[in-house]
Amino acid sequence: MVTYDENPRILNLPEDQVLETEPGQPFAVVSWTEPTTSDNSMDQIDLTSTRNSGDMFHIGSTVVTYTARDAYDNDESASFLIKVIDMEKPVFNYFPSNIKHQLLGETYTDIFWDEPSVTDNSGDVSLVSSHHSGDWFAIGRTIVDYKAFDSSGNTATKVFSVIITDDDYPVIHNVSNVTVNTDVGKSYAIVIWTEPTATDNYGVPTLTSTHKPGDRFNIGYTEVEYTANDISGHNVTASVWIEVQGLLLLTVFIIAFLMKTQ
Ligand SMILES: [Ca+2]
Ligand SMILES: [Ca+2]
Ligand SMILES: [Ca+2]
Repeated sequence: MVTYDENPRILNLPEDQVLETEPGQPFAVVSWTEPTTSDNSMDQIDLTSTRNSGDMFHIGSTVVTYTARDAYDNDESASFLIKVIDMEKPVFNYFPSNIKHQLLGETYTDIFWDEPSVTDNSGDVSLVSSHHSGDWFAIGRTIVDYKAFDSSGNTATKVFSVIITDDDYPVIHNVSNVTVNTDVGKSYAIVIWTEPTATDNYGVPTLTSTHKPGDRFNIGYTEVEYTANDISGHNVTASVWIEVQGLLLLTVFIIAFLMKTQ
């Protein structure tokens, strides 16, 4: 005697599977061995499934369910899991080359480049960068860093350099010579003058000199040399000549001489 209301059974259900995507694709083709069935009846068992062996499975998890049904509409279901993971990094199809720019008659410059183009097998990619086209760059070498991410956390990084050089020399302004008389009763003069100034295309250059206002200068000519240095190591010099005239002293000598010879 047969009890017809017994549910069929599903045997040899595939194990859960974890697979990587096909190269360059957002899916994996997954195969498995079909489960088998048994039932108390000798009739044909109808076995259906939500997905078939050999199907494409996209990145993520998919539940595959098999249902066995006997001729008396008794059924039984069983499921397994297919997980497709994306281990492929995004790919840069275009990336900018290093950029060199020479500052000549410019105080600064904005640097422009074409954005990299990046793709990922998942079709989902985002790009972040340390700088943007059109940014201002300081003198020297700056590394511009691009990172591409897919939604599975795979990253690709690429860099290029922006190299800014300065070819402009600093300029020294307001250079004028000074003529003074000796201080009263002295053979020298304490000399005060307006110092030159220096400018550069980039930043404020340092300005040094061999003498300072308030220094003591003897009769005659003394060269005061000013040197301006810019941040790039270019330097220029300019001279302020200090002339100390010993007129008073000379006059005293002449008078003394005349009185002596009378
Ligand atoms: Ca049955
Ligand atoms: Ca990927
Ligand atoms: Ca300069």
